[in-house]
Amino acid sequence: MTISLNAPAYVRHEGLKKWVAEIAAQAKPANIVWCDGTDEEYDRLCAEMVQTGMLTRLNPEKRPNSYLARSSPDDVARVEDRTFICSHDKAAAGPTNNWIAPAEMRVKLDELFEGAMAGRTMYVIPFSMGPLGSPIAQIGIELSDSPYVVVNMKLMTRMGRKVFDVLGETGDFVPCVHSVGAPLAAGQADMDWPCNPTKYIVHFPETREIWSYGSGYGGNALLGKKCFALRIASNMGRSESSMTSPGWLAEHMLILGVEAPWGKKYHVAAAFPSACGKTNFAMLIPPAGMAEQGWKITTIGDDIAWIKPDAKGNLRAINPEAGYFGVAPGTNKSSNFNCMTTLSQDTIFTNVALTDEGDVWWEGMTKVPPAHAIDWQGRDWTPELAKEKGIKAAHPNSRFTVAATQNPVLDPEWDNPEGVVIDAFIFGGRRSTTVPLVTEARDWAEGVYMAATMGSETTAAAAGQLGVVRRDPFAMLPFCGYNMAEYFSHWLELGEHLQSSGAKLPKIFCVNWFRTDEEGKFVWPGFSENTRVLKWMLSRIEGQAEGQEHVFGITPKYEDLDWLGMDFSIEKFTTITSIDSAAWRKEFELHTELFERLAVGLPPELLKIKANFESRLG
Ligand code: SAT
Ligand code: MN
Repeated sequence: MTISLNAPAYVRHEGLKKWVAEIAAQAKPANIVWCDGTDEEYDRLCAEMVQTGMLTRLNPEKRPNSYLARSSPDDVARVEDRTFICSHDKAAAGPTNNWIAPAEMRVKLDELFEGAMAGRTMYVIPFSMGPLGSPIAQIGIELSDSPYVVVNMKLMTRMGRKVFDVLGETGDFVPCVHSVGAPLAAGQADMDWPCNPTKYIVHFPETREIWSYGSGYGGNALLGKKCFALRIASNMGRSESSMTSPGWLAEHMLILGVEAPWGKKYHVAAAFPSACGKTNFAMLIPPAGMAEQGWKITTIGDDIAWIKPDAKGNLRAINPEAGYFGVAPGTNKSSNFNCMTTLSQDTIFTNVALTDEGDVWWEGMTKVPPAHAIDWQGRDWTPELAKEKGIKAAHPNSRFTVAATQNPVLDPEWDNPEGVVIDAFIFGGRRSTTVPLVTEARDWAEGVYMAATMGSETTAAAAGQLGVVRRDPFAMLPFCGYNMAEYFSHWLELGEHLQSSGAKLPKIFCVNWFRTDEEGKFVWPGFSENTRVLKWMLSRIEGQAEGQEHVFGITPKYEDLDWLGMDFSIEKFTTITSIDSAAWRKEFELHTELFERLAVGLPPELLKIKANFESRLG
């Protein structure tokens, strides 16, 4: 039996229709639904999922128009060991990605997708990464058998009918095929959260395809996010570089706007690994005194930036996403007031706890936990259980999905198709020692070196030993869709290209909010106070602030930071800015390890910079 394609008349792209028909013939869904992205469609799908038990409607008085989803306990995070870059040549994927030959992978995928959607609806989800029609934006079409994916994609991307207008009859799109891998026989009852123990997250960089099997969770299933916007897009940006064009960048970066009291607005893009506060930084509220002076921070994006040089050589950035898929635990009114406001309605929560009032809760949301809740696995939870058995109410990787338009400090330019001009890049990791609070790179290449060698201590967000320093170049280790060494070259070459055409490059800074004292306590209070570091950076751009040059770059002296309304001693400041030569010698050994691992294609310039740093260190 062939199923009806059901394509609406406004879909005029024959190639697209042919592809949808092919996937349907293989995966054999019960029917096909073309998503239009309307609120009615969203409400209808949510209501259907409430019926089937996949979503719980929260108390509308506490959390209007919001839902809770509980995933299967073995489908709670991205699966990096099941993520593959299937380039023709293994070397193109580089030593940091899993690789399987494309032909072999296609045989595997054919096997997996044969009848994979039986008994389910296949949704055709048209989406734009970036403002519709922007010169930086790209279109994707995801075919998925998960209604949860549809409603999340509606919040996270520009999704719906308008995308077909941009696509026209022959436009390019990235084909994304997703199945939870749980076909249903006639009359068979569905699982609460359908998924499959076998998982494959597959990218074909040359043909720009994404195939995802077996998971319904976040980055494994919302294919516009890490799969497209980082792994495929990083390939696109690099492959568009040539003798005449520097190409572009797809980065794991937040983008924020800063209004300075001197009447100028700046834009900053910042890369941090998971659980290092990207969403918090993107929604920062300046300390009271600085806010009174006129400092204001607005959000353009909290996770991903696409950055392209314009005709004048300015680096312009867009947020390809249109929503936030953020970590819930630890989010509260003092760590991120704006985020809590964003989540007050129209939000989908995944794997947080359900309170007796029908609202959500997670560790760190309030000082006093509820006396009773239903935990993320649907079991009774009390603070006593937490104390006695260490049971968490919310999964440590529990998430909220919410549209950017609910953010009270959303930047007015967030949807500008031209993007915003980036004035500074910030790279940061979590380091209890060694790395100073802030360092300005002396030039682009030294900044690239600092980003490339960035390390971060592992957190509970990832499996394995805690607090071990691991290299996470540019916070892109799990997301760079090609050889990381070539990615470094791409950054260096882009800088050279722009500089040789006379453009002014953004300054590059490295930060570390996480230095600790002898008792292991954080010395720097972070959050709002990070505005002081931002002020120093912007003042440096204007040539209005001093600093002290050391081995790797320039760091502010105590008196170079604005301490208005903050009591922070010079001793403490020294603790978080001092450079310990012995620790740095060890650090360079770790850089050597990284460079040895990435030896094939590693730009020699980075080795030269390293030698220079080492000789300065003495
Ligand atoms: O699952 S996502 O990739 O969307 C979020 C994350 O793990 O950083
Ligand atoms: Mn991320």
